[in-house]
Amino acid sequence: MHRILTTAVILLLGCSTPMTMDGGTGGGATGGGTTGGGATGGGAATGGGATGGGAAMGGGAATGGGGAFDPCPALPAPPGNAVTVSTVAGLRMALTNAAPGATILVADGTYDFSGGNYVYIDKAGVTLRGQSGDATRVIFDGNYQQGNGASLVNIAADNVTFADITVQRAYDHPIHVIPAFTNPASVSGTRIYRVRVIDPGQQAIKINGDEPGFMYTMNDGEISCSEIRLTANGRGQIRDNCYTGGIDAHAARNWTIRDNRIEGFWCPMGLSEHGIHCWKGCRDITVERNVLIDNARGIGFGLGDAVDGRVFGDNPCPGVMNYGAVGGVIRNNFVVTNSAALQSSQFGFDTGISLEKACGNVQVVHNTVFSTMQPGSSSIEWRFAGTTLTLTNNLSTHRQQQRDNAMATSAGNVANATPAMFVSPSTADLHLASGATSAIDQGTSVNAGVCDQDIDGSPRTGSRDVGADER
Ligand SMILES: [Ca+2]
Ligand SMILES: [Ca+2]
Repeated sequence: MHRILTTAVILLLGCSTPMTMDGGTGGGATGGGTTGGGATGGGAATGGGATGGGAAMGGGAATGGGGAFDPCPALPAPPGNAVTVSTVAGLRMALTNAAPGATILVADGTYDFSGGNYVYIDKAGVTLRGQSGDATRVIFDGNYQQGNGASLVNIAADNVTFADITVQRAYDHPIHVIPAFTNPASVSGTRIYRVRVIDPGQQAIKINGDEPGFMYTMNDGEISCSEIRLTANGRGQIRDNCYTGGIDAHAARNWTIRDNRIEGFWCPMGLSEHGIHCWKGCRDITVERNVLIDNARGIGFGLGDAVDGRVFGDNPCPGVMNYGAVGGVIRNNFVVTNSAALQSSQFGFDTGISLEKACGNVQVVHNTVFSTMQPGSSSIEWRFAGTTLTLTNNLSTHRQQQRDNAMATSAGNVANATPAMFVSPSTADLHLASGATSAIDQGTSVNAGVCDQDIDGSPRTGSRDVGADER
């Protein structure tokens, strides 16, 4: 018990900054980069290039499909006994008094969480959602205040839904899924839906099994239809040698991360964690239809060769120790990098999709990775003995590479795409242009059930196009 409480305090105050808090687990987010190199320094990064752009909310990935496919519909009308709150104090009181299964609606407005205030959800089945259904109109602002509220929204019970709210400027994590502070337990059924997470102090959404040992873990959740962004202003607030990132899942099992738009995770100095990163023994994670824009690293399963993680009792990867991820699928994602400022930063654009010590035949299927410059490492890579994957019909502008004895079953991939093959790379639209003859109908067959639609939800019939879009 005391061990857990200590961990919780560490998570709140310093999170899992590997260099200072976890000691020994190695492979820190900022130190275990694919390009390596001992990043030094730290201190406040200044400015940096604008990542700009107006974010698409809800179904950001499906920009070119038209039609009826809508993976991000509004939530159903709330139940008649839902409670509406309009102040921070009222919200905290409502959460304290909530019965399991309660719905709390937050009125439009900006909520100032200075002074150690935070949201703590420890009742099963609670739904906390913006009343208007428009996340841009309900803003939780942490003002980068340190203290109990270092993580602003804490989800510590089963079957919690958090939706239609913006969470910005948390000192550490704007949204943190964790074991409860008292009576800690594993958490399942989290749903984070149609939120905006802007300018985190550390990773924007953290899914945190407790370390060491991972006695309690986070399972069967979803993060979808959300905008997660580090802006130029927020970039200047990042601490600890670029200890930031988009979604960071430790030891999570059976989560779906879909239809999100994740942008701007890089620093002038230091190497950001990925836009979407699942490691320390994640399993059966689905990452699909996300659009990742101007992140130093796009999507990662695993990190490093010898990082302690969750151990699954059924021995899913015989002979592989310290696996970072087991199984799962990465499909129909756009990973795009245009920013000159990112590319001239210390680490530049490192990699689009990377698997490190990811075992159990991960499916990496029908993704598109575009960058205007040579990545520091690769568009797609798989690394370290024990890594096994099926790599099929991925389209990239730069190399897809094996490293350090990883093993891929590879077919139908194209690694010399040009800008002219895409509708509008500068606006992150990597749908295929009509002249993309080296991608259109050039894919290989894929077993039913692995990737039956494209990024727009269109069925993949006939000869498959390479990449995330079926034209
Ligand atoms: Ca086709
Ligand atoms: Ca399409």
